[in-house]
Amino acid sequence: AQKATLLIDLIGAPTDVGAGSRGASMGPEALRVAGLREALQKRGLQVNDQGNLAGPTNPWLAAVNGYRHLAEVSAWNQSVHTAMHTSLSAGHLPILLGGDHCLGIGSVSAAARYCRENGKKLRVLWLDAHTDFNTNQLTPSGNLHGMPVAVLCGHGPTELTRIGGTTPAIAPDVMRLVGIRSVDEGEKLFVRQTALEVFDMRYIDEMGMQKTMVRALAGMDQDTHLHVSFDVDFLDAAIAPGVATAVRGGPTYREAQLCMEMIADTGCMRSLDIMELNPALDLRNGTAELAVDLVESLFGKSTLARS
Ligand code: EXY
Ligand code: MN
Ligand code: MN
Ligand code: MN
Repeated sequence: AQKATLLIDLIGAPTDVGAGSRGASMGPEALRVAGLREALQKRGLQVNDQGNLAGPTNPWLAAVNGYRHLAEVSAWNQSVHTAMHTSLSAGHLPILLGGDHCLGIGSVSAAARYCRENGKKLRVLWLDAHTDFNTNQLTPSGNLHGMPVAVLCGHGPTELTRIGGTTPAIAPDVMRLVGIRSVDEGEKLFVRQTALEVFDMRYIDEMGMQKTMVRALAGMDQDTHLHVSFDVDFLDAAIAPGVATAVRGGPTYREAQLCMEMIADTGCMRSLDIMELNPALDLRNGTAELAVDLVESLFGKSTLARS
């Protein structure tokens, strides 16, 4: 019933300024070419494609003080934050088309601010091969797409940690990370110290995706705003080549689809990021098409439920 009235805003953020390879800046257009809007409309949703946000170009410079392109990452996240918060405040469901995953800072902080202002509880599902929990001290690369979860939890430069209006933007206990299989050495220790709730591939292999998602989604109710941050490198490298940081041993198509269907069943998802798609590395836009297919499942497409 809720979805008949839902208005979806598509918000493109064409940048790779937080990444270690160029190309995620083409992600928004690849998702459009793959038919994202039409797929959502087919599900009975109203879709408003707002086009792309503007921001600084990628200067492609070395890290300074452990951060690459901090000023540019900050500018892009400010504008993502504003666009996502404006959409949420209008009662719409924003979908951020990335862009690299550093933009999760602007996006999740917008969801958190919206929840604060409207008395909602926040839950964040971070679907990713990586924990994205580096700091400038821990990072092996200086790339800010490896740091958004840490920044959201208050660990990072003030230009980024204060974007949501409060620091930290979120408490670590609202986060659930699923699909994890690549964590840097220093990052590992910090993840453990912070007691982040991580469902890594070992957990998924042993328990299965069904039990994993029951756990990751536990404790939500009708007052919960669920934000899903879908890093396309969550998917197994063999089915999703169109990402810069592909890691083998990820969820299969069937596991990913079950994950999305179980999220849809909650009826709680109110904002979504589709991140890290890199058309320069993709094959005939197949990874973009796969992402669109999985987003259809996120919005309730399943075998026998009403189409
Ligand atoms: N952990 C590595 C780093 O910090 O450089 C790789 C991070 C990749 C982050 C990707 C997109 O989720
Ligand atoms: Mn409206
Ligand atoms: Mn990521
Ligand atoms: Mn990743």
